[in-house]
Amino acid sequence: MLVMSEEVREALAARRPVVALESTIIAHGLPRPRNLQVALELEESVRREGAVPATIAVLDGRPRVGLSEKQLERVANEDGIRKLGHRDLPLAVATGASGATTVSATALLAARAGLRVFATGGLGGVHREWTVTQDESADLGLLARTRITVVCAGVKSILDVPATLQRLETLGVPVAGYRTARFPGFYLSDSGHPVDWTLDSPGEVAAVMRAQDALGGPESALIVAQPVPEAEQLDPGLHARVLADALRACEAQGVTGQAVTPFLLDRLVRHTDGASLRANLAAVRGNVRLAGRIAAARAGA
Ligand code: PSU
Ligand code: MN
Repeated sequence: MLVMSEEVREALAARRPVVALESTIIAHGLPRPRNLQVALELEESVRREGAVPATIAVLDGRPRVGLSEKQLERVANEDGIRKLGHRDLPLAVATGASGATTVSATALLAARAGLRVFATGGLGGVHREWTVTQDESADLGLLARTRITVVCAGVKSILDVPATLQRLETLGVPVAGYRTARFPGFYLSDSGHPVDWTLDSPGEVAAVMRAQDALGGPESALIVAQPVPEAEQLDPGLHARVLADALRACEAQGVTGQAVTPFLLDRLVRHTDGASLRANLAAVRGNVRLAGRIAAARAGA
C-alpha cells in the first residue's frame, strides 16, 4: 500500500540514515511560491547531514514515502490538495484523493515504512478555548501510539502550550529539550514553560531511542524539542500582539476545525511582514539538520 521511492528503499535496506519530513507545512503552512523552495531546501539540508530525506504525502490515493521533485511540486502547487490527518488516510486511499500529511499522518506512514526519525516545525496540540471547541490536534494521540522520534521547535504558539504539555504527560509521550531546559515556543526560543529533561547530543538522543525499545511498553514517540536560535526568533512583543489579533479574527470569522491552524499561520505571516515566516523557517531548518544527525548517530555513522 505504501510506495517508497527507490532512494528511500535502498537507504533502508542498507541501514543508512533516513529522515521523514511532513508535507502539510509545505501545502498549507507556507505561502507559495516560497513553499516549494523550502521543500527542496529542507531535503537538501537532510542530505548535507549524510541522510536521505523522505517527504511524505498521499498522491492520487497512494501514500508515498519519498517524493520526486515533480511530486513535491504537486504538493506545493496543486489546487485542492487536502490536509490529511491520520484518520483521513483510509478515506484518501479509497477515493483516490491527494493530500498533504500532518504530523499525525506523517508519523504513522513513516513508522509503517520503517523510519524512526522525523523532522517538522511545530506539533499540533491543545487549542485555546479547548473547553468550548474540544479542538485537540490528533497529533498528540497518535504520538502516544507510534514509535518515532520527532524533532520539532515545540508546539505552535497559537495553541495552549501548558495544556498541550499536560496532555503529553497524561498520554505518556516523553519530551526532552535539546540543549535547553525550557520548552521552545516555535516562533520564540522559549515558550515560558520548563521541560523536565535535557539532551545535549545526537548520540544521547539515539541512546534514549535504544532505551525506549529495550524497555518495551506502549509504543510512544519521543519528542525532541529544539528552540529556534534567539537571534532568529520572532520579536516576543510583536508575536503577542499579532497572535491576540489573529485569535480574535479567527473567532469573528467563525473559522473552525482543520481550517484553524492554516488560518492563524497565514495571518501571522501577513501581519508580521514575513518575520514569522523567517522564524518558522529558521526553526524547521535547525530541526531538519538535527534530525539528520540523530538518524546518523542511530545508524552508527
Ligand atoms: N506547524 C507549522 N505549520 C503547519 C503545521 C505545523 O509550522 O502547517 C501543521 C502540522 O502538519 C501539524 C498540523 O500536524 O499543522 C496540525 O494541525 P491540526 O491542528 O489541524 O491537527
Ligand atoms: Mn487543530
